[in-house]
Amino acid sequence: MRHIYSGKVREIYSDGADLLLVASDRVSVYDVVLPTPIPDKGALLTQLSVWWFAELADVAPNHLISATDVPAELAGRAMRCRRLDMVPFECIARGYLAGSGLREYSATGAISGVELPPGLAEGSRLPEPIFTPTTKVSDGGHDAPATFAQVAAEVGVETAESLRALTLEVYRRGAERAAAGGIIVADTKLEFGHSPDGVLTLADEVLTPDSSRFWPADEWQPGRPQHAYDKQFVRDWAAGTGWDKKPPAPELPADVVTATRARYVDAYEKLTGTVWRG
Ligand code: Q0Z
Repeated sequence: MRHIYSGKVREIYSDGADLLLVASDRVSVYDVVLPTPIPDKGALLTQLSVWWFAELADVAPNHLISATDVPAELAGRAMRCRRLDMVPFECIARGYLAGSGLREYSATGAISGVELPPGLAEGSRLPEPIFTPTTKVSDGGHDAPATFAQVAAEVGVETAESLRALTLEVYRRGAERAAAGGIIVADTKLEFGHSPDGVLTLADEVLTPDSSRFWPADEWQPGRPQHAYDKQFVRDWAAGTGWDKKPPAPELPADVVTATRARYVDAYEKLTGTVWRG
């Protein structure tokens, strides 16, 4: 096993021809990783992705080889995956207005070249889900919006059309399932790659709270920032401390850790319809 990449809360290792994607218990807020882990977060998000890969197998082939054939010390929080030739865009589907999409809409009336009607507010539901890809910026910078034409120019129009169709179908299926459990999926970020035989393949993690915006449906109210399903207790606590949102972040109190872990468990159980048994 060779360590090849560290993200804020995840790692990638290579193992022969395969990759191991490993999720940690680390949590970030305002782009800063907290010193206090959330027990089981890495396993909860890994098992949620594993569940989604099976659930979405009829939509797109995926990179998962095994979530059990992994080193014992990573059990539960690692996925053995096929190494793909990655598409150099993040494939984002949005059903609601938030984050960078809201900022771009406010400035231009469009997101990644997709025109939207006037008068939408923060948190508004969009008339229909839209495909808003971004370019990947490797050196820690923020991703930049890309138009469909820019994606097509880089990967070809046929692949670009497939990326858009697959991204929107994954979003529709995810949002529908989540809605039944009282969770709004505001948006989600997917990554795709080509297998050695040229098949467009769903990669990375899928429809987790780290790759998507999950909102409690019963608290949704357009016109203000929405409550995050997973991290709202962390955000509320952070606001109360007077922390300036710059590293290093303070340690989380035990009650915030417990409440946050419970939200990850709750999201897992509501989405999969199964009980979490860590
Ligand atoms: C995914 C990422 C993570 C940090 C590369 N099957 C694949 N083949 C080739 N490359 C990737 C994959 Cl999934 C790949 N990322 C995103 C994942 C930590 C960044 F666990 N980067």
